[in-house]
Amino acid sequence: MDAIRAEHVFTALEHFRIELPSWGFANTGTRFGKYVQPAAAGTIEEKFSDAGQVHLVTGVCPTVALHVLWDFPEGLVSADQVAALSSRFGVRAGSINPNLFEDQEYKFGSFGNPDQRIRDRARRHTLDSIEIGRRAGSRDISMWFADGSNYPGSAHIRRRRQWFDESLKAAHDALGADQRLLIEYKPFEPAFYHTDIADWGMALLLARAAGPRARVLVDTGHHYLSQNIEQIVAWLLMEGMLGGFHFNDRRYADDDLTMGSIDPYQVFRIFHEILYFEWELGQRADIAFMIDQSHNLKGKIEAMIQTVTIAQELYSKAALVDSSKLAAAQAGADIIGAESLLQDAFSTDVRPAIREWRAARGLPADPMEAFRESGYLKRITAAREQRNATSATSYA
Ligand code: RM4
Ligand code: MN
Ligand code: MN
Repeated sequence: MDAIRAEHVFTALEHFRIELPSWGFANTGTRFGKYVQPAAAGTIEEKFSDAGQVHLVTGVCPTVALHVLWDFPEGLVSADQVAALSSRFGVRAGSINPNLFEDQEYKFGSFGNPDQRIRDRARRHTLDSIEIGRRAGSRDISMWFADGSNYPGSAHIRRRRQWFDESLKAAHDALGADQRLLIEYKPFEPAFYHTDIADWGMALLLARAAGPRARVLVDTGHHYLSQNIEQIVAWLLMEGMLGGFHFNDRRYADDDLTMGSIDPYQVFRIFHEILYFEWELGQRADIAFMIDQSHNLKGKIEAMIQTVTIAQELYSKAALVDSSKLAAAQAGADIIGAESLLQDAFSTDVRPAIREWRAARGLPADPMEAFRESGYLKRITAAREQRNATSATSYA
């Protein structure tokens, strides 16, 4: 790769950051069960410790997304311990995810529940989560709802939307000046007939109604097969409404596989639309890149390192698309010329330039190798395996 292109890669890597999910270090499974991993994290402390290792070897993951129910079981009280964990493990609290789907009360929904008391409870939990976010020094409150229904006629679709509007507005009103409300959509699962926030348009309308600091969150696994996700991204960027991503790959539904494992060109195209937009704008868009994966069989920490490495590669490749040439090719209806600019960038081997960038930053050239040599996995396996063999936990 010539020096100019290597420079593009370096510039891209300088500002590329991606957030790790705390639940990605814990034991997870499918609805059919769970195979327990001896080294999986079981406490918020262990999750911070594991995330700290990923950041240590990659240098680009300074924050950890937290799920309130799984990470703050005592609510607000446990929020204060996060500052101590941050200084101990070198990673800060990232987005805060209220949990409005696991308690029995939410059987028929949270913000969309026909029972006012349950809606109030969900609202209180959200306000607590906002306060946790404030205390933990994190910016984004990330809302995903399992709300929906399984059989035609069983839910009042419009009324539920009004309830969502009300509660999201109330949540927005409680935000601190620096906080944002991210609204995630998903077409189906766990509800299989209708989902209250099923797609980006619904999330966009709700976010607009909630207030100026609400944005849409795109989880790449939350689309119908073959949907054009990069177009959704491009449109949300134009609207100034793209708040962030949950990255994962999928083949069938919300599979939560390693980012780029099934369709790396899809991720590349998403990054390309963002970088192309930023090139036209002349400034960076404020978008939170987050990982939302569930590795049931792969080693948790290694899977996360693999993801971060792939993310850097795909982002670097996207940064190699020559935007001015692309604009000219598009304007001149040069279809093959335009497409080739993307294809050439995608097929460039950016790994040598990334290794150079890492070395220049004092980071290990090969993060996976560095982790494997560190002995960390052996240590935590010894410390956790007995507990993990006997403890049955919830989803994460
Ligand atoms: C959902 C969604 C949320 C995640 C939960 C665990 O499908 O992706 O973002 O927090 O799973
Ligand atoms: Mn998600
Ligand atoms: Mn999901």
